[in-house]
Amino acid sequence: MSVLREDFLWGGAVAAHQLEGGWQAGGKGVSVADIMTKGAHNEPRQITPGVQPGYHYPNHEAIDFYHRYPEDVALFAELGINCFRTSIAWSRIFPKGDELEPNEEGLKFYDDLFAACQAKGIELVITLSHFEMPYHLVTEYGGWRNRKMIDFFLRFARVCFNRYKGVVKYWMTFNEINNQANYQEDFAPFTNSGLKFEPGEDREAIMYQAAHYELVASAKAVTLCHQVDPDAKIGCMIAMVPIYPYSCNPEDMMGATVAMHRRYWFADVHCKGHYPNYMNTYFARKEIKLDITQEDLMDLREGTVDYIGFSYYMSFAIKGQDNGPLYDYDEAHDLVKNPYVKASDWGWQIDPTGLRYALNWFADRYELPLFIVENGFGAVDEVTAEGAIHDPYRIEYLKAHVQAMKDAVAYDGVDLMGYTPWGFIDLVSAGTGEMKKRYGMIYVDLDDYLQGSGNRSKKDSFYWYQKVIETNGESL
Ligand code: BGP
Repeated sequence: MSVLREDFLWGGAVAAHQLEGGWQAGGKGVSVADIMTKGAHNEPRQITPGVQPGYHYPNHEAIDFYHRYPEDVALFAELGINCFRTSIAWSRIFPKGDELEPNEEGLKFYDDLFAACQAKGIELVITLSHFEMPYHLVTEYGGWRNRKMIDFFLRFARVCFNRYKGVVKYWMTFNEINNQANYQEDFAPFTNSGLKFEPGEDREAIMYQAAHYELVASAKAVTLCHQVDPDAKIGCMIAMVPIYPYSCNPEDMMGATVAMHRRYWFADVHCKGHYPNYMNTYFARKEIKLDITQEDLMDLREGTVDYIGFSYYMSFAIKGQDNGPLYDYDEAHDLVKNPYVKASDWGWQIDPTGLRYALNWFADRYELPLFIVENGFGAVDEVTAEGAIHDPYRIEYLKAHVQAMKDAVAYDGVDLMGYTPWGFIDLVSAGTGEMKKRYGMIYVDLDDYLQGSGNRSKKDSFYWYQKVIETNGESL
């Protein structure tokens, strides 16, 4: 008997801009992701003003899922997944973002893709905004610093809900909405916000204002989704990186609490429908004055989510005692290396127990169903002379994380809906634009400059995951 529920959602996760390519196909407009260059190893990507000659923009072609999806969906079915998480590229549906009518050709692409999945019994888990928005909304309106974005987003959401009523059962509004907590970075890779900062601007205040508009838009989308399709479920999506105290020094413990507040208040608003006291106090202390109306507060209260989708890759640690008590948190400076865990080649600290901790943290706080919508190990793969890809490191990572999630269910009573490992087919990295940072169980023969045959093949982890799904998580 499996410890997981019988209807457990076993799947794989991707995002439109990281695999589709076809950046100008079917009337698609230019998105923020389309103007992001590839970064050097572990270096952030650059945002160029528009598409410039001489730069490499990996999202333009990506793995050409736009044209090759029938073959890929057949492979997904062979893998045995019963759900597929992807996103709808906003710029396919509203190429500039502020049109009144949607682009029919863009919708047609998703009609066909979703029908292909349904024909194989694969349920759809769809993110509305996954690090991709029409670039015109940035240049013309300043992205989410502008209240007008709420209406543009809702127009997009309404079209999607109406069109895919009865087809898409699980929705999410904004991918990793809380990654904006790191506002020291320019908008890559946190392109949900479309924020470009000018020198001398108060980045923090702008980030909080943008986040507020996004949260209102999300809440209104939740309400709308329930009206259009009462059978659909709609959740939020949080980047969960638990922040541990470096030691049992009380200042470290308190520092970790403050850091968790600053990173996860977004989940409070999504799930409880109001701003937590610790944030209201923070805004007052920092004299951050936000445009928040009574109507916004009502919208937030009404549009609380049905479930919590979250990504989990790693954990962080923080030292609070160095300069006295920690009241403020700056993600770019305050984190320290955890001596108890190893890290990937990209410095991501590998910590399966952190997943069990994260599940418990969400369950304790919100008592909502949970859905692990991203988890995985980015690594360089070698293809043998026979064309095989042996990836024991990936299997080891995934196995330990599935075990941790099973423990959270079996021992802690966590209500877990499903698990969709990230990038289960190799795709373009969001953070660096590389192909060589691979997460897939399905290999795609393309290098960092997207040279190669593009052929798909199965890694050892493909067969491992197939068995896991077949046995509902019993055979690891
Ligand atoms: C999450 C994003 C994904 C994704 C993943 C891996 O933050 O939701 O879009 O790509 O992380 O990150 P990367 O591609 O930078 O390795």
